[in-house]
Amino acid sequence: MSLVSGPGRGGTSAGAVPDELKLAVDNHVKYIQSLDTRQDELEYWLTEHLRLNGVYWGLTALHLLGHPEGLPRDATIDFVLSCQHGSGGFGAAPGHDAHMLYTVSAVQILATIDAVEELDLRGKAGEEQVGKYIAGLQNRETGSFAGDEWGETDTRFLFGAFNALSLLHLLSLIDVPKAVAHVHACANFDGGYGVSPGAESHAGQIYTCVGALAIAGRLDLVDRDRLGGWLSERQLPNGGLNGRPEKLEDVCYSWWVMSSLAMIDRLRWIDGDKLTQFILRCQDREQGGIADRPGDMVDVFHTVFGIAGLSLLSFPGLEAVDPIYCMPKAITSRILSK
Ligand code: GRG
Repeated sequence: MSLVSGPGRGGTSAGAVPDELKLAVDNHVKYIQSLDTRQDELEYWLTEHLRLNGVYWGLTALHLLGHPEGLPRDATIDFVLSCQHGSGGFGAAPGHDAHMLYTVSAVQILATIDAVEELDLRGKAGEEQVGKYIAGLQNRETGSFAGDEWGETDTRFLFGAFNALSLLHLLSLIDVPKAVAHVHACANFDGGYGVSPGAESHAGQIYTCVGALAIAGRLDLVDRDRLGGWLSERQLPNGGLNGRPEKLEDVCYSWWVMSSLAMIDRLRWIDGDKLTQFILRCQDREQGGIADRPGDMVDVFHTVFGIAGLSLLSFPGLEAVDPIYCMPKAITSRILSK
């Protein structure tokens, strides 16, 4: 799944959304399906380092749009397995180094298409080894997680570990209380969370920290009102959300901010109608895809997070999304109830 941008642009209408402005479901499906056919574009290859994430984004968007069959299942499994290393970890594309973020996407993709058992049947390493690769990235002293063997630490990686290991029912491989203590140490006076202790609050990082606490069953550690207040202040007069103070709105924060609000039961603290209209204004209704803001080029990253945001807002016709996993709720419910 390529991350190549365009061909279209999000709508440029800055005023009220006309009545006829609807979610262009069929064109978004076609747009996502077309992405892997654009191999003669330079950007297709410049974004190879995001390929496996791109498959996760495209697949998730298709499921939420009600088209779970939109990508060929067998070819998807083959591609995912072609990115795996003997360590259990996955790279972004065949031959790329293994990293936490691609390993999480691989697990999420296989879970979404009910193909996790393919790891044991055909993978270069089985399910348990995938869990061990992820667990091996935890610093047992601090509880934090590195992204790969080179050691960069970030709450994104910690959340990724919680996300994938819980889907694999392998959370017991890590020190959950130590990881929870690390997340708690990343909390700031404004109620938000940063990339590491003392770092500035950022909506993306808040999603990862609150998501990890939700998976660990430790949302009691969150100052819900203070965090909810900070998150609700992310909404700008045009309805869109930014990721931190004084920054521009961006459709992807419809996900990072709203999923966090949903996890702490404060989703009603933003104006959902205005945000819905903002997201709809960012679509290219003719060629499909959603952009970060009206007038910019569309891409699959903003497409999935726009659609997932609309799903959180109960937009008619969309499948319900799980605010913790960013996967269809029906799928996470089935897996986690096992
Ligand atoms: C399963 C959905 C899912 C995620 C896996 C990778 C990850 C875990 C989470 C990423 C969380 C995050 C940090 C999102 C923010 C992404 C983003 C738009 C960053 C841009 O940051 P800046 O500082 O942009 O460049 P601003 O908007 O502050 O100017």
